[in-house]
Amino acid sequence: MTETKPPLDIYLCAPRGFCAGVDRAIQIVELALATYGAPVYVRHEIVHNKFVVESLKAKGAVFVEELDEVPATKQPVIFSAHGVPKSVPENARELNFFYLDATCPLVSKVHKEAMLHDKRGHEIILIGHEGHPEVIGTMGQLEEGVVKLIETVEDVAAFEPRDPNNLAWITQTTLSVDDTADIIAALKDRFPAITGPNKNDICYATTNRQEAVKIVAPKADVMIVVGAPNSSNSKRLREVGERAGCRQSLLLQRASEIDWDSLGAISSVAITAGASAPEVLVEEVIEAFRTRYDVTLDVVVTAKEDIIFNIPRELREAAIAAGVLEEGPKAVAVN
Ligand code: 2E4
Ligand code: SF4
Repeated sequence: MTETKPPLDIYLCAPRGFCAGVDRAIQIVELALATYGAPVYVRHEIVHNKFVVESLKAKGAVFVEELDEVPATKQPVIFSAHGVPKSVPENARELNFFYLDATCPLVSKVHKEAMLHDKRGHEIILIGHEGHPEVIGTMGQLEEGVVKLIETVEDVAAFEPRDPNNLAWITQTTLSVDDTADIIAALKDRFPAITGPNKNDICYATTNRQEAVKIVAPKADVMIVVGAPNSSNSKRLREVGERAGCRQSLLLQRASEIDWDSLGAISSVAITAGASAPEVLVEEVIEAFRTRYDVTLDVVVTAKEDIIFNIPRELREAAIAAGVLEEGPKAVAVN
């Protein structure tokens, strides 16, 4: 007798998963390995995903947290997509390392904003999460203590400016769009002369993935975000799912983490993935549902993304010279 599976609607968010900055960062590590051979050293997880890190380790990448863990070498040292304080490239030069910077260009843009505000004499407020590597990197563009961190609306009320008429704000790229809007409103309310970007520094990928969850989550009994527990943008997606009214909103690294018993009786699931989560892990989750349910898959497209970032010129030229990259307007890696 064939067992009949219960029906299940899966709503798959689009866009989800890898963004242009993550694509570029992984490409930099892979291309560096192909061009210069193993090992290449990577400071911090290139992106916050164990699966990505393990697959690059298998190809010869060596991950460290700080440069003092790297032996004297001519091999490349790569900085992660989250960005680094100015002291890191300075230190790399002192140690005679050949380094490649995989900082997302949209994080570098925030670094530049910070430096420009400082040049203009503004006191700078960064809206972000304490201890996150991007926040450490952005604050580290200027001398210690120059950039002030604000995490909540309450922090705005408690903030004591040097001069309330000479303030500027910037943000982390992966924040909650809604929470950040509240913090910015509180800043503008308390300091009407404050200056900052038009809207915020939250990137297009973060914004689009949150928007998709807002639209899709209310249709589903459960929201599943594929992503790592240390991934800021993934954690925000889980929160957005919860706030959108999903009975359960879960952040999972992969299918083996699904607790089938606690899902209860469900007829629909919404699935998305953080910007650092590879699509194979989303496919794995969908397959796990297929083994237990009669799945109807509905891809819900809420935005189109076609942004691509170039890899650093130095690497691109070396890769072309080594014959591992084809020359052209859009260089393509040769397998
Ligand atoms: C750099 C900037 O910042 P988050 O913890 O979300 O990083 P993750 O590695 O999960 O995602 C990629 C990324 C990298 C996002 N923004
Ligand atoms: Fe860049 Fe945004 Fe991707 Fe972060 S989430 S790497 S800022 S594009």
